[in-house]
Formats: sequence, C-alpha cells, structure tokens
Amino acid sequence: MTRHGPLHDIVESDLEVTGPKDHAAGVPAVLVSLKRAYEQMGVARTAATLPRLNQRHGFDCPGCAWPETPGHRKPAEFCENGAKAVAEEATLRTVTPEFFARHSVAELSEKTGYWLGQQGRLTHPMVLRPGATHYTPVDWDDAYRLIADHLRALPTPDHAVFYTSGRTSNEAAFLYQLLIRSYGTNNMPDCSNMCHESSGSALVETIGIGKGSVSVPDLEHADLILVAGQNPGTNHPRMLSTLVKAKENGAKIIAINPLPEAGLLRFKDPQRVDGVLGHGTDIADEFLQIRLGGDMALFQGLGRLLFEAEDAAPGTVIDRAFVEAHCAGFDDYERHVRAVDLGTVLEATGLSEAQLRSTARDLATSQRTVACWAMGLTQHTHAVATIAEAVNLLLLRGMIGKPGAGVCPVRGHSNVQGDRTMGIWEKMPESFLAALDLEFGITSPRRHGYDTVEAIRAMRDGRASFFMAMGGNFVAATPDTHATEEALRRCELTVQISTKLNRSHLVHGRTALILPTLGRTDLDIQESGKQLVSVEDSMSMVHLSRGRLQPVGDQLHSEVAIVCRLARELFGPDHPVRWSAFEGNYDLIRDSIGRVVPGCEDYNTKVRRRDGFQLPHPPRDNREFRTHTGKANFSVNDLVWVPTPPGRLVLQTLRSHDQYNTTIYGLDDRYRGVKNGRKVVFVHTDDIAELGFADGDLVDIVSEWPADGAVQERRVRDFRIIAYSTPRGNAAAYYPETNPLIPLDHVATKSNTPVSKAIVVRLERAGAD
Ligand SMILES: Nc1nc2c(c(=O)[nH]1)N[C@H]1C(S)=C(S)[C@@H](COP(=O)(O)OP(=O)(O)OC[C@H]3O[C@@H](n4cnc5c(=O)[nH]c(N)nc54)[C@H](O)[C@@H]3O)O[C@H]1N2
Ligand SMILES: Nc1nc2c(c(=O)[nH]1)N[C@H]1C(S)=C(S)[C@@H](COP(=O)(O)OP(=O)(O)OC[C@H]3O[C@@H](n4cnc5c(=O)[nH]c(N)nc54)[C@H](O)[C@@H]3O)O[C@H]1N2
Ligand SMILES: [Mo]
Repeated sequence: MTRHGPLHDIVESDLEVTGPKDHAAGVPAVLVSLKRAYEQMGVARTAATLPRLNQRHGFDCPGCAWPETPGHRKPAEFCENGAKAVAEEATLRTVTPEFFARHSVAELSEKTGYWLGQQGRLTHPMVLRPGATHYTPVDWDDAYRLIADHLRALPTPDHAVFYTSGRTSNEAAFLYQLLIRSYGTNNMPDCSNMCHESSGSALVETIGIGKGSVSVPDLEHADLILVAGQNPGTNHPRMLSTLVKAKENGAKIIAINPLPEAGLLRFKDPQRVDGVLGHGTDIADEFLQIRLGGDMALFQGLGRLLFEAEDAAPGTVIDRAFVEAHCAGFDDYERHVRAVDLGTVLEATGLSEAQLRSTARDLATSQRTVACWAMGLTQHTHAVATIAEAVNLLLLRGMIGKPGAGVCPVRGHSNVQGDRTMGIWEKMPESFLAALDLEFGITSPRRHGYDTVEAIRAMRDGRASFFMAMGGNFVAATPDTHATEEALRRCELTVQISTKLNRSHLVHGRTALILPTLGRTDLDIQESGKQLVSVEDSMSMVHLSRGRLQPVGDQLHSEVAIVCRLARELFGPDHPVRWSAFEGNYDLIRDSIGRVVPGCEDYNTKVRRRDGFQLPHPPRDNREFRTHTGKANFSVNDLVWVPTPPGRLVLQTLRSHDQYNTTIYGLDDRYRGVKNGRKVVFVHTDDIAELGFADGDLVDIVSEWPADGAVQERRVRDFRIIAYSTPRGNAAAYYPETNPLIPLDHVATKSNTPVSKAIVVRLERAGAD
C-alpha cells in the first residue's frame, strides 16, 4: 500500500508566469482537488475521506478555522484547499526508518520544504544521537526516558520551551499544558504568537475578550462587510460562500488590500451550477488598494469623517445611546480623531479622497457592519493599535453585540483558537491557573513564560536548552531563520511531535527526537475503544471530530497518548493526575475540561449536540464588556504608517495558493499566475523601472534593519521579479522562503508578533555581491 514520494525537487528556472486571474474557484478548483487527492491517497481513500470532511459524523478539516454552515451542511462542505490539506495528511506515502538510513541529515538539509513534505507520513520514532549523521529508530519507551532524563537535569523548569501549532485537538492541548505546568513552567510559545496575537491583545483591551463576536448568520445578514488584510480565496475559501450569501441578501463588501486578490474580486462557487457555468459572483463592491501598513491611517481618517457626517446631520451617525451605556474613552477619542490630518491619511494609504469619503458614507449609513481581518492587519509594528482603531469605528456606530454586526478576526490553523481556550498561552490568567490547580492538586507556576520571539532569544542566549514542539515547523515559520537555527542548534535536546517531515527535524539540538503522531483524519483507538476529539472554530463553535482512516503504521501514537506516557515517565506513578485513565478514555479528559475551562461545563454532553455548542462571548451575548473599565474602550493611538525610503521597497511575505504555511502542496499560485517555482518578488512596474530592473530579472532581496547604530543586512538569493498590481513602493514575496529577511527584533508593539508584512528591502542584481 505504501508509496514513495517524488524524487525531484523544485527547479526555479522552470518558473512560468501566466498572469493573474480575475476570479477564484470554478471548475479548475474541483479538478485540482481531485488530482491531488488521487496522487496522495489513491481512489479508495479519496472516496473514504472527502465526503466526510466537515460533516457531522466526519472529521474537522485540518485546513482553516472557518466554521461549517450551522444547521444545513452541504454534501461537500469543503474547498479545493481543504481537499489539499486532507490529501497531504491522508497520503499513503511514508517516511520510514529505511528512508532515514538512505538519507543523511546533511543530505536532507539540502532539500526544500516542498520536497521534504512530499515524502509522506512519518512512521516510526527516530533519534539522532550526538555527532550522528543519520536518524535511527528508537523505542517509544526509550524516547520518553530520554526526554524525562533531560527535563529532570535542567537547572530550572524555565530552561525548557514547549511549542504548540494550531492543529492540536482540545483534549491533547489541555493535557499538554497540564504536563508543562505540572513540570513547572509557562514557556508555551505557540503559532498564535505569530498570527492573531495582535487581535487578541487589541480585543481584550477594547472589548474584554480576544475572540471574534460574530457567527456565520451575522455575516450572512450584514449590510456592510469590510475584508481587510485577508486573502480568503486562498486561505479561507469557504468564507467566499458566506460572502456570496451576504451579497444575495444585499450586503456591500469592501476589500482593503494592497493586492487585487482573485477571491475578493469574483467567485465561481464550484458547488453551484451557476458557479460552474456562469460568470460567478462579484464579491467586492469596492476595492481599496491600500499601501502596506496604511490601515491605521485609513481607520483614523474614517473616524474623522464619521464625526463630520454627524456634525452635518446630528443624531444620525454616532450611536449615542450605545456609547453612553457601554463605552469609555469617547471624548478623548473624538478629540484625537477630529485632529487627524486627511492629507497624511491619503499619503499613508495611497487612496483617493473620493474613496475615503465613499467608504465613510457606507459606514455612516450601514445598519449592520462586520469587520473581518487576518494577517494583513496583525503582522505590523502597529497591528494592535490598527485593530483597536477598527474597533473604534464599530463602537461609534454601536456595531458590537447586535445581530449582523461585529468583529471577525479570521483565524488561521483549524484549532488555534481552541488551543488557547484550553490553556496554551504563556500568560494564562490567575482564574484559569487556580481552577487547574484545584482540579488536579498541582501548583501551576505563576511567572509568565516565553512567547515565540522570547523563546528564540532564550535559546540563543543559553537561558533555555530543551525544545519540544507539539506539531508545527518552528524553524521555518519563525522570523530570522538563521538566528533561529543557531538558537535551536544550541539546545541539548529538540523533540518534534509531527505528522510529516519538515525543516525543524533537520535543524536540531545535540540530541534530537522525531515522534510520529496521528492526524485529524486517522482512526484513534485506545483502551475504551474509538476516540473522538473536539475543536473550536473561528466563531467559538466547539464540536467533535472523528478520524476514520487506518493509520499508515502501527507505531504512530496519538498526541494524547504521547503526552500521557511522557508524563508517567517524568512524574512516576504517584502523580496526582490520572494520566493512564486519560489516555484510555478521552471522555475523562473532557470531564476535567468541563470543570476547569469557563463555558465548557458539561462538556461531554454539549459537544455531542448536533452542531456542538458555542462558547460564551459576553459582548456578543449581552453587550457586557469585561475590560479594566468595565466598558468597551475607545482608544487613542498615535498615527503610525510605513513610508518607503528612497531606492527601497517595503516587502510583505504571504502565502501562495498552493501551500499551508510551511507545508508546500504544489507549485501553482494559480490566481496570481505563477507556476513551477516560488522564488518570486511581485513589484509595481514603475518601481521596477525606477530601480533599474526589468520584469523577469533575477535579484537578491536584502533587508535593512537599524541596530546598534548600524544597519544590519539579511539576504535571500535569486528571486525573479514579477511586474504586478501593488501600490508603488510595496512588494510581496512568499513565506517561508523570505523569513531569513525578518529581523527577530522587528515585532509588533504589545503583541510581540513578528512583523512579516512590512520589511524594508532593496533589490540587488543576483550574483553582484
Ligand atoms: N490554503 C491555506 N489556508 C490557510 C493557510 C495557508 O497557508 N494555506 N494558513 C492558515 C493560517 S495559519 C492563517 S493565519 C490564515 C492566513 O490568511 P491570510 O491572512 O489571508 O494570509 P496571507 O497570505 O498572509 O495574506 C495576507 C493578505 O493580507 C494582505 N495584506 C498584507 N499586508 C497588508 C496591509 O498592510 N494592509 C492590508 N489591508 N492588507 C494587507 C495581503 O495582500 C494578503 O492578501 O490562513 C489559514 N488558512
Ligand atoms: N514570513 C512569515 N512568517 C509567518 C507567517 C507569515 O505570514 N509570514 N505566518 C505565521 C503564522 S500566521 C503561523 S500560524 C505560523 C505557522 O507556524 P506552524 O504552525 O509552526 O507551521 P506549519 O507550517 O503550519 O506546521 C506544519 C507542520 O505541522 C506538522 N503537523 C501537521 N498536522 C499535525 C498534527 O495534526 N499533529 C502534529 N503533532 N503535527 C502536525 C507537520 O509535521 C507539518 O510539517 O507561521 C507564521 N510565520
Ligand atoms: Mo496563522
């Protein structure tokens, strides 16, 4: 049954540029999903998986965190990229001990992430001993002993770092944080630190909870939807069906993006006849082609125009009743935003005054506004303030806590929000820690732990020497690749609990372990029988997921089992937590979750309801704002934007249509018209000419970062320039190839999120340095 992965790697000189598309999905999307599924899984497994995706008795898609349509699920509740995510996980290709015997770590290090991932599922626990050239098989028990010995030998528990990526189920996440806190540290960096941390920071300060306040029906019944800094056609394709529904109900949609992303322009729903045969639906009514980092200026400018509209027709724009009953800080906000200079706003955004005024009119007349956003807002130095400014606009108009209106941070990983709810956070509040201690008779540490950037610094500086990852690809996903690699190489032990081979297995500590685990699609059988897991989507809906596929080998353990067995080895038989019982029956984990996590009371029952259940959200449910003022907070933020220095470009790093973060599915960024390669940089035609280059030229991208009175440079080589529609002075290139350009210290204020969307760079002819 098992298959080998492809032997060929990316040949960047084969790159083809075919030009951008003006619509998303349609027939090609269906064909691509089936082709990828057959290649990886074969016909029988494809038939066993795709129809079960996101169905009530099926498994939750391991792709994005967009919710399923409540009540009436379609027979095919998935998209092209969901099918790719499943094919990638359910593949029959395998990476076996023979594979590791054939390939040294040095040899594998030369391969791209694409090649590594395409080799297939990891089948056996493997160890790399100090000085060894190859990974060799290791018994599970020996692996646990090795980890426990290292943990016991650390000078303090804070010398250990435990990373989490956002695919981990609620049950595994809950036990993982319990293990880590029982051991004695809060060093729990996670992918969220690089993702929606800025949204969490801004929303907790302004509305008292770091999660979105809308559900799918709210979007469907909104009359105005802003989609800012998000590319749903690629990253949340099922959101397009919701947006089409909203349009059919009369909504106006405004896309705010430096790039004319195909999915925002027009969508042909492959699950509808008119989507296959017809023109499809125009999604965005307005496209604001904003300069990178210009959103804060836009929101402040709109704030000023809303006050001016209120002056012109008093009592019609500002929702005084809402502001008076529920908000704090209104007067300061009014004073600040009335003084915003519109000339600066136009310069910072690159938009016209007419665009600004028409958007303000739309906001002033809308009765139900939803603001959606993703990485285009969160990965900037001023991300937290930018999101707080979006909240200011909604508060002015009373748009939180009523049907059809609210904030919608569109999450990334399929369970990243659930992992946080379960306690994966370096600074969980006292109330959670106290409940955890009470339930289990442990004493959780109270010192805050390291987030992602702090963890890298700690490993770099010798303050941490043990690294363990529950999923993800830490080395490739984090900024400043070379610095991060050096940091991990200084560790004594690195442990990766993974489904697929990736770069983080090849950049390792003195000793390294790979522990193969079951994925969302796999059948999980423990002592009490078949196990279910639960997940939470972007809109706080919690529901079950049931894996059904035969795992690719009998040496794969579930994430829950790995945590429980490690805990037994580390803490011995007398530990107060019933690790063996948890491993044997996940219902028992859910019983504990119900007693510890707010909103999860009676978890086992509620999660088994038809559509699961929705976690409480005080602003959404009854306009209750649990902030430090007890009200929703207007905020005053000094205007920050991102000018382009002379002879330079401001670069954003983003996803192609054919990848899932660091997992590269294929080499076809179909909507942007780039094929067979990934090392490209999208630049405005006039900038290409002004900088002395031509479309198609090969360049190095060099980032410039002021540090210690000098300018630090970082370089990636041999990228092809593609002339593309983007604002002057702005450029775009794919992540993770460009992560070496992002300085570790280039982070967002308050959230500490790496600034992946605004890096000052220059282009140099390749080979010239
Ligand atoms: N198929 C697929 N699905 C995914 C993922 C994947 O890699 N592949 N990743 C998952 C994860 S973890 C996440 S977090 C999400 C990511 O989903 P997105 O946030 O959509 O991902 P990015 O590719 O980073 O796209 C950022 C978008 O913001 C725009 N943008 C960049 N800077 C700015 C700015 O300053 N202002 C504005 N207004 N726009 C800007 C870019 O042009 C781009 O359209 O998707 C999730 N879903
Ligand atoms: N430059 C730049 N950098 C970025 C971003 C950007 O936009 N630009 N985006 C950031 C964002 S939003 C995010 S979320 C992070 C993503 O960072 P991560 O979450 O760390 O990265 P992924 O690429 O999603 O991780 C993929 C790996 O997870 C493992 N895996 C997959 N499924 C499972 C599972 O079920 N269990 C386990 N144990 N392992 C599994 C596989 O081995 C696979 O190789 O990257 C961030 N980095
Ligand atoms: Mo993300």
